[in-house]
Amino acid sequence: MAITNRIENFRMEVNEAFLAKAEALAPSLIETAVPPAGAVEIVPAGQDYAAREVCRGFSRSRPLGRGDSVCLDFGDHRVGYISFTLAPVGSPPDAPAYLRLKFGEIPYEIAADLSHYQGEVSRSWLQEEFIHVDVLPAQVRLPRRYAFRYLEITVLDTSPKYQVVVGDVACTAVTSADRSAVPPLKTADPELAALDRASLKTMEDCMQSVFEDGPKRDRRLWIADLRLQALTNYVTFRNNDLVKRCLYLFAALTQNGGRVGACLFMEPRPQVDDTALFDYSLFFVSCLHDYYEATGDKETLAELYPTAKRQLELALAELDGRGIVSDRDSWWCFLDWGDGLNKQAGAQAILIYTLKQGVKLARRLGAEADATRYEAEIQSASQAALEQLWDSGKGFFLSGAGRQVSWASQVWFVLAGVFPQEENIRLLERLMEQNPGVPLATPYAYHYFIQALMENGLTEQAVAAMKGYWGEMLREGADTFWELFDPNDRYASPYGSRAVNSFCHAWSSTPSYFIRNYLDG
Ligand code: RAM
Repeated sequence: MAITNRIENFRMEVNEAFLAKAEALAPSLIETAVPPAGAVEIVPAGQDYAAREVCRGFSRSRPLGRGDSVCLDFGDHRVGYISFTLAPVGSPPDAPAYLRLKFGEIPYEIAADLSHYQGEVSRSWLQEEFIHVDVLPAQVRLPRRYAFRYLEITVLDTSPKYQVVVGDVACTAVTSADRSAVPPLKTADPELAALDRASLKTMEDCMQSVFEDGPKRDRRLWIADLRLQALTNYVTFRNNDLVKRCLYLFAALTQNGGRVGACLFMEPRPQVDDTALFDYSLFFVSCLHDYYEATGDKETLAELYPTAKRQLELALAELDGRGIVSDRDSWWCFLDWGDGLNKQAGAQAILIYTLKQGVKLARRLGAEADATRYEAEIQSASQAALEQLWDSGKGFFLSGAGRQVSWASQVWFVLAGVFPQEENIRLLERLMEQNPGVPLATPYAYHYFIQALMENGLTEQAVAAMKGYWGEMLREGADTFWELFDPNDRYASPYGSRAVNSFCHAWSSTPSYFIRNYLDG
């Protein structure tokens, strides 16, 4: 699937007052110096790779010449800046030192031969540098921020007359997350505690000047990712001002006609991307709804409600003559990365789901006319879904012209609540028993599956699914949770190459949200 979806005649609309509010809420970053925990060797392990300890602690390397390398382990996932010293041994250096530096969130990225990369997203995301150091001894500071646990330094060449010693390797880790704000966990269940720990680390490393999706790639503010980060934040780091900042940014920088874009860039200045996704625009309503529920901040609600209202209007304009969201050929709605996943049914359900949140927001503000209108729209969109998309014979919602069954469609219709609870429970049970159609692909989509189970009282199944899916990543050696995880295929990637997958991706950090909201009583 080509991941380009530019809106035509794209124009950014700027609300300067909102932008100023967002900028005033910019967090300061906390810096921590992290030395390497030791040196490792990356070795094959089954179909994958693992790090085997060579030594604990690391002060300097042995003299390294052409082809020699050292691989450092920073003990956990880190986001930050790297510096080290390079000292020559032997004759006076008669040629530059030429180094290759590889950063890996997981061992595979160190082991992979990246020169053959053929993925669909830019190879510039690969964390591999080739540098010349002309004058030795040298203090090397890399200007880029990296996301990694492992750093491999390879000497591509010095000269036959001298070698180099690598020393004083330091990482300055950065985050805007304050660990001391996280309430202690009560559970005695070690599996839940381990899931919570990795979720917190994932959140922490993605909390920078905004809630980034992943600190390796794409390093930006995507609104559906923000929604899950914000939900997790309310029960962990509790930096509600960071959520507020992101809400104001999305409202300040819209696309043609007031549409909230799918993602924002922060540099060189805040800017909305020209990608529009149906579900992502609607998640502005969800983000505002959740923010208000968590904070009771009515002033922000009042100021940002018109932006939320606009997203619902734009989405309602996409209904076809049957009252169903029009399907398209392009990448128009996200839902999940499932291969061939049709988005129409999921989009319809998300429209109903966010209209329901719109009713609540409108009522909080006394906007009764809006609330009544949304209620009528919920009624007709649900009716249309039951008539056009529900297949009572199969017992599933069907999506698109190909009448596709997918997990994502069922999950979203359960969350949209078009059926009473008993029917929802039967639908979820049927889904789990029959395992039909397109499966869920990402922890993002799994989140909503777990949410659907939790909301319908299927707590045991929810915990089992969470421990099964996220727990399996931990058993695979994850320090932080991954953007995409297919328990049956470690090399799965929506981008045609695992090397460019993100292995610290905030939309995967919701085990903490579930544990702390539903299981830690
Ligand atoms: C990818 C990223 C991001 C997500 C988008 C739709 O580029 O993983 O997190 O929101 O897809």
